[in-house]
Amino acid sequence: QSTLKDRLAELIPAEIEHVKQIRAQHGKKSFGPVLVDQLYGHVSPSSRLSSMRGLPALIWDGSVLDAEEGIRFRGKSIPECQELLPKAPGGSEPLPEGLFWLLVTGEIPTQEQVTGLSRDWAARAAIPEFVEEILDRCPPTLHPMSQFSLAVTALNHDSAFAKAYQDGISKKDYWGPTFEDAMDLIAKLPNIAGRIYRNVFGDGKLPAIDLHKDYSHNLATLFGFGENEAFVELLRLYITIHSDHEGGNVSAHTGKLVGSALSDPFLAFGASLNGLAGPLHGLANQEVLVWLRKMQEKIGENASDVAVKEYVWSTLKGGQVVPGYGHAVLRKTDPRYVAQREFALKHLPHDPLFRLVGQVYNIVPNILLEAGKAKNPWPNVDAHSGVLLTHYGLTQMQFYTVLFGVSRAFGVAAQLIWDRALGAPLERPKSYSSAAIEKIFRDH
Ligand code: AMX
Repeated sequence: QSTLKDRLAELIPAEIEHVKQIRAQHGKKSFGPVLVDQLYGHVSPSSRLSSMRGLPALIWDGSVLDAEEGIRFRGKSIPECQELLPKAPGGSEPLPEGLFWLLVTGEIPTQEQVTGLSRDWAARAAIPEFVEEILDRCPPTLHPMSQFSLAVTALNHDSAFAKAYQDGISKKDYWGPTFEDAMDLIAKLPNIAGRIYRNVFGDGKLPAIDLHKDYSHNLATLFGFGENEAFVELLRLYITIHSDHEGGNVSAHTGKLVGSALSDPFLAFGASLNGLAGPLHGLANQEVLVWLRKMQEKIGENASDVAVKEYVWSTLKGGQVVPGYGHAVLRKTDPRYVAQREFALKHLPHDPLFRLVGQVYNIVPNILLEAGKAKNPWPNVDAHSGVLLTHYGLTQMQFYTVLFGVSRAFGVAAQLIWDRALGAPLERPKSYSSAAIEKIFRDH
């Protein structure tokens, strides 16, 4: 029995009461009107309100995103998490185990509690043989994200929740097997991601998980980078900052939506991954590196600012987006970008690609402002992750979104547990046809 589960069992009754109180006090208060424009999205450059943008619609406890300040995990900013969460011996980045504990409980765990999670996840890490076979049969030309989603969906074969539901579990107990599935899901992702990496880019042979090492160390080992302590530290930071970005982004929302049908966490998170695989969302971290490499090919490695500017303009004039810039909610430089930039300044200040990323940072926002369309000209998380991975030799860009997916499981899993604990109902927003909208407002 995990101590995290014990702590959850203590917290749940109080949270059920807390939600009751909030609803009694504020349940009938309004967030304001909904405009017809908000249903449509793209309208006109001057009155553009994209699909459901800003529409208050979901409860998501793990994190809240402020447009100016960026993400806070259970109220804690990224620098605060870096300071407060337990580290590995000799390390200085937070262990994602601690971040998961924080997302689930709202509390900073002890070193011992975090070690307990590392052990628990290592013990649960093995994946069924048939899932290994599914992955081994995938052609290496199938995008790693599609392979990832296939494998995660197939884990539903052994879902504790699906089984308990078939056996007639009572609603109030849903969270227990959901918790077990959430833990299994996170624990098994390294073996899935590692297998995809080795199948597509290596010889298909995979080392074993070390039961005494932390999650990121094991993940790095599966990719073949376990001996490189700086890379392991990077993964600890990477997973922590990519874990959660409140509930409305495509991957988080999809997981919650599918989970609301009482599909188990494997089915729900498989769906999240399919959303994360889109170029406007998680695929952007692959796209950034592709774009930077193309730029280097075109204008050389030590290009002048003028040449970089011209290249950025040519991207925009070609009707393409500058990947890694802009955000649906954020209106400042993403603190996840800042955390990665600080890591680079500490560990790889002279890396030529890092210099280019910095040069692009000095140039792109002004150009996006001048072009006048993007509401946020500043870089997001994806503008920086690829250069760090590349520096340590993980150069296969098509794989980057898989790492994002491993991280995103932490946030989605934490919320799925709470959704089942608090009895979140089936999600069912109302949709309208254009004819129905005309009819409603005919006389107004
Ligand atoms: N480059 C060029 N144009 C951009 C742009 C960018 N980086 N960001 C926004 N724009 C354009 C939009 O395409 C839109 O043009 P349109 O009116 O002709 O359709 C206009 O500016 C207004 O868009 P917006 O309201 O500022 O953005 P949005 O909320 O609709 O979309 C996002 C947000 C992230 C999809 C968009 O900024 C984008 O495409 N960025 C590049 C891709 C990227 O980095 N995605 C990763 C986001 C983070 C993540 O999820 N991992």
